[in-house]
Amino acid sequence: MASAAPASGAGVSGAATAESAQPLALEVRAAGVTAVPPSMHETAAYVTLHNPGEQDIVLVGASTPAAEHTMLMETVITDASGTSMSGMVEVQSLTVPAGGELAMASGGDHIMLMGLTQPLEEGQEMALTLQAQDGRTLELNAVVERP
Ligand SMILES: [Cu+2]
Repeated sequence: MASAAPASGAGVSGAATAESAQPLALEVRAAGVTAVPPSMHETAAYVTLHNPGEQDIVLVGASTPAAEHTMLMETVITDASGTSMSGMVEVQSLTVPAGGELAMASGGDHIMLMGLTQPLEEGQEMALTLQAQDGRTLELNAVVERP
């Protein structure tokens, strides 16, 4: 592991000067947020994205007016002395593979929303902005759903 290995797809193309102003070329197939009672201040958002392009798109963050902080997370299964347990870990990025899909789901990849600034009631829409490694963003609306 001496030299920096070329990360999959990232940073290979020339600097995207004009491109950075363009929105991410991702198709939103589904976007949901889990409704929580007003006493809870954390929830999770699940987005399914299709990448029609020929390069992987690496998401590095998300933001919403509905929460003070967000984290990209994965669910991992750990096997501790014969007992498998699932837990969540924060990750630096989530990748939408070229020509493929990133399907977030309960028990899988998700976006954690912490410090909710407003109640999230079923049926309501929540604005969510995704940030890619190249600086481009994608704005979408996620529908608040019953857990
Ligand atoms: Cu989480």
